[in-house]
Amino acid sequence: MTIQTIKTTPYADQKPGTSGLRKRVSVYQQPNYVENYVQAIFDSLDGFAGQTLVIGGDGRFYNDVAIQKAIRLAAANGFGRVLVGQNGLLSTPAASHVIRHYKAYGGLVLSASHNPGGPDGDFGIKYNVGNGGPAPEKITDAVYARTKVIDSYKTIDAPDVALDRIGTQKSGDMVVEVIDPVADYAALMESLFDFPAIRGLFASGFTMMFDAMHAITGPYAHAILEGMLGAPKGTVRNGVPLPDFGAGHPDPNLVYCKDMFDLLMTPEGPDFGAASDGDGDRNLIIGKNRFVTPSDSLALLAANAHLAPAYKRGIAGIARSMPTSAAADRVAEKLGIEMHETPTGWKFFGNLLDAGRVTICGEESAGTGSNHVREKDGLWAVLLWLNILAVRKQGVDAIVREHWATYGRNYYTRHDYEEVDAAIAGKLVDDLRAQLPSLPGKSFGEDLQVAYADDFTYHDPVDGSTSAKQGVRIGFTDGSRIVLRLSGTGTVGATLRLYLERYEAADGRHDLDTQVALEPLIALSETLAGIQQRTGRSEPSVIT
Ligand code: VG1
Ligand code: CO
Repeated sequence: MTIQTIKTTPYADQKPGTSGLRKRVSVYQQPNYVENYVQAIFDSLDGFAGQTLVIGGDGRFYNDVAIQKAIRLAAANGFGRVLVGQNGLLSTPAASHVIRHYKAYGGLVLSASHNPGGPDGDFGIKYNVGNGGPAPEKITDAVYARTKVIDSYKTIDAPDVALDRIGTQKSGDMVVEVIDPVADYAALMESLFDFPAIRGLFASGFTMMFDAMHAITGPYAHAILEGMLGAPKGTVRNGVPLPDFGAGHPDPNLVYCKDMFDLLMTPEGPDFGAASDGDGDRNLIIGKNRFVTPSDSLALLAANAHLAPAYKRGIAGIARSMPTSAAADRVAEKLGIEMHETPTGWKFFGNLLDAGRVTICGEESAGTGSNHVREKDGLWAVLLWLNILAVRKQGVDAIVREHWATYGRNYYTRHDYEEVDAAIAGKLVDDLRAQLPSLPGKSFGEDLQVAYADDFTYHDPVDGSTSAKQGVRIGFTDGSRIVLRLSGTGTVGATLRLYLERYEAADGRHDLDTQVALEPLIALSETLAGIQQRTGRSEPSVIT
């Protein structure tokens, strides 16, 4: 194997965001763009000579090209073995599992998640460490620093690996194993959940629709739901991964899954609807006549996890990202277990999971997961829901209502303003930040009195690291909150995310329309931050 050292010049924009480096495909197609970034990752790591690297992606446009480049760079940099999913496919949670299961050094996850794909869409590369989770900030900061000065990368002159052929091949001196992307993951799911009970549920006539959105979960859902669990053929729709997701937007929310939502609100619709995103780590849960918000879903799954075999002895603790509603906090309080609030992004859960301090984690952005992997896991959440439905023999709506009657309801919504001018968005957040010291103690309207106002700083209790400026939060004495932060996954301009929450006690009103219930907070956030006034938008791009 002859290692080639190729001269390159740095790109200034290779700063990893909330979840890896996400850019337009056209940006990734620039000369050496992938090579620079992958080499910068390898340059920021050590001790991987002869070790295993996992590579997989969500099948989006440019996956195949980037994977072949990454394999050649891995060989030239001294990895001993690469494990890659057949046809380059691995869902994000499956990649996490494969890293852990085969004790790999780390992995490259090629995805831009819920962002659109295709030649005009987005692409992304994320590095995951040996615990299977996204690299912590210490590493992503080092990678970014390296990209700014990189002047060469190492590769080899070798033909493409046949990614469609399961089995062992070689790239230079390095072994390449093409593996079944589904098998290990499916076995893991079977070890966690009561598959016989779920099979019984389907056998009893329970109906479900799973929308794979032409993204990565299609093969997994076909194998697990229709194969192992006996759900009727046709339960999974849009189950073939396509490079452009069938021109769709693989974000499982009420905007992009509206037709499924509408169906679930009719008597003819199925009993249960679910969907996952581009890379398979997000989930959407809809029962008959009941959409379950991701924040509520986290709380419900935590409260009922003991009904699944893997969690029957209870859970150690719960973690949620800061903007996620406090519904889960009430469950943790009742169970007498640890509760942690972390910045947005799954990388912040890794230490807590590794230390055994939490078992279940979640984000308001439709991400839930547990200590079985170190990523959020869309199908895992769907299977845990099915396990709970099978054991409790109640519908989703009844379970949600009982939950609210026990813990109270956290009305919750997120308003996204996408592709806003970055300078305007940055100034808006800065100006709000400047107001924060003056807010505590102030009253707005009859019942909104500010209890605290700050820019969230996270102190990791496990490794002692600090992450500052993680989002502005304004908390009120009645438990209501306004949170504002800038997205770290968008690829054009800036995206402002406004998160609003209000608590209604267990004996309170649980049937209000969410946007109506939150109206005073929505109005107040416009008074304080002036998003619509300053961006010229009359409404959010997406309301979830
Ligand atoms: C968004 C979500 C965040 C999630 C991240 C990656 O980040 O808000 O909760 O962890 O996407 O999810 P941001 O910075 O745009 O708000 V995924 O499914 O893209 O891997
Ligand atoms: Co995702």
